[in-house]
Amino acid sequence: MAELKNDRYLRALLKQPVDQTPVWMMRQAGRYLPEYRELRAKAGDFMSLCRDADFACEVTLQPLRRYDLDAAILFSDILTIPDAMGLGLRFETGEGPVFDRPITCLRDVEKIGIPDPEDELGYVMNAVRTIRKGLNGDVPLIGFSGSPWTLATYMVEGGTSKAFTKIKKMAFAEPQTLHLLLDKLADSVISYLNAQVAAGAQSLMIFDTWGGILSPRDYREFSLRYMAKIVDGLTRENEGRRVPVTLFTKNGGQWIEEIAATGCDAVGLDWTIDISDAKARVGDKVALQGNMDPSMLYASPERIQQEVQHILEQYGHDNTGHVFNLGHGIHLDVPPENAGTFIKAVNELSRPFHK
Ligand code: 1CP
Repeated sequence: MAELKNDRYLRALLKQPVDQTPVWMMRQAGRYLPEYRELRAKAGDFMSLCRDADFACEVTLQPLRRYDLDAAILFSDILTIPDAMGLGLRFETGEGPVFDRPITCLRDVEKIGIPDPEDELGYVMNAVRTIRKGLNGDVPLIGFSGSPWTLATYMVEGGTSKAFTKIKKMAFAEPQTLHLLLDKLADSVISYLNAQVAAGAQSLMIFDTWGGILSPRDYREFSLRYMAKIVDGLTRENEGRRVPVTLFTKNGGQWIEEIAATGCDAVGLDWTIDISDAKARVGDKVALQGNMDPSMLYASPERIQQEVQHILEQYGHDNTGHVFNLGHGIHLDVPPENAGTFIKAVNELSRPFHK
């Protein structure tokens, strides 16, 4: 395998010194890029892009050709696991993901098995192997999964939700059913992520997009506990290097001590917490990723630069431990040149902080 030419992202996650703050963007491949829209039209739909290793590789590399990014992220989706469990995933235009056979009761949960990552999910592993070759050691490749709680919200709600009444009804009226589902999901995520590492992923990220809709007690019981189980089960070293793990709970700023205590290497932050506050609370234990509001990319170049400078100052002169990112995925109507302004600003403005 080609030697890694730029390992800033891996080094910062492990709190080793770096010459500038590494940067990548959540959802950096996607609809805000015209070249993505073109390829998706050619593939037909989103899942056809994911299932074809050459398409998935091409889409992963598209943002890296435009911008000086320090990491690539596997082009896939968190909903591949529920799809492999037989729930029948469709992406309806304008409607987001929909499951034909959502989980409604204990019997549904009992029926589902742990997908074999090299069989039902073999297309994802093929994509990882193809992307690793395509990257040719330029930057590390991030593998990822949804958290069990976040996956369960889609599986029980049957798609995207606003009020989350079905999953909360299950959590509070039938907790054993939900725990059985979350436990099966945790086992599935462990085997899926370990297979991604074996296929070539050099770092792992778990997206807990919906953990932040829970009370602190329920967050611990239904989300954090299962992410901790996953962290315990992951391969943490491969190809002679540590494979860093980042946990991201959107709206999880109040729980970062507990998230850091899982043994993860880094905690992802949205924009509702000051990174200086996060650093004071957990900076001795973990690296931090974040935390610019993705809507800042609608602003003028001067305003974007000012915000980058502000976040860098908040993190301070520490040489390592910060991976710059948006606090959530880039919006689909952001002009690509604004993303360029953002990435250039991190690359240039962060250097004085690493002297
Ligand atoms: O129409 C299209 O072309 C599909 C849009 C799209 C894309 C580009 C979807 C459907 N998924 C993806 C790719 C994707 N999703 C990636 C890889 C690309 C990259 O980051 O560059 C990743 C990491 C995800 C992760 C993902 N999918 C999350 C967790 C992160 C987050 O943004 O919160 C979630 C919640 C999903 C579900 C999902 N998949 C797609 C959509 C539109 C959604 C969100 C639905 C909702 O709002 O509930």
